[in-house]
Amino acid sequence: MTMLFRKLTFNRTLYNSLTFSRARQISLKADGYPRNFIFHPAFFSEQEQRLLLSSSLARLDKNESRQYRVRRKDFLAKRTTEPSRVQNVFLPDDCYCFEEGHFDGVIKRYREIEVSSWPDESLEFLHILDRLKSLHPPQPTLTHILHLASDGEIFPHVDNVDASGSWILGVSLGNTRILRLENVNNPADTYELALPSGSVYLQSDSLRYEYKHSILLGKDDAGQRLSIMMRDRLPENRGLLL
Ligand SMILES: O=C(O)CCC(=O)C(=O)O
Repeated sequence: MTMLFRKLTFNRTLYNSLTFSRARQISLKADGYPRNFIFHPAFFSEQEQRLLLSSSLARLDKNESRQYRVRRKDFLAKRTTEPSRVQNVFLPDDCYCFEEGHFDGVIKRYREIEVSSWPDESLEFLHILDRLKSLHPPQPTLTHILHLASDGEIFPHVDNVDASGSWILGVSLGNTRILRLENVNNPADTYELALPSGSVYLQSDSLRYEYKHSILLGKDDAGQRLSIMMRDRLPENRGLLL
């Protein structure tokens, strides 16, 4: 299930040699972002981010074994102050059961789940989901939550074209990470952008199909990050048309 959305176009040697080289920018629109890329750097308020993050973590936690539930409970019982920043809503890495990922896989040190319904049905939460909906084309969607450990990362890949349609929306929560885009036909054609907590990006069409995307691990203290990813569903009868 985990790999359903992703196509393995990852070349570790190439990736290592390019990751820390200076990125040459692809052509940008008047707003400073690439064509077929829309970015809202501060879309969600602090309160909205906390709600989205807590709800997403609760959804992921539900699927974990008793061992990790006990660890979280023990940690929370000893905590005396409430988290002051959104980043501090995360518990320490060892309170979560992160998957290591496969050597040649696309993701390292992560938890992931598909979401068809949210645990929070409050009006405030529904309002947040409505605001999110207003950012993407009015189409049926697939949603999943992806939680990266402090040392987790996502290597360059193009999303599986058989699993979803022409756009990908990502909400970033927690620690800031760098999104890197790289042209599949020209590794020198790249673009990098910091994704702060509360930001939302939408990549579509040429940027979805012709650029690999990756989420980099910072050199120093990367920290945990959680993204809520939405994609458009392929039409039901697509198989018949091919
Ligand atoms: O977390 C993100 O912003 C990107 C996630 C991703 O690369 C994916 O789900 O394929």
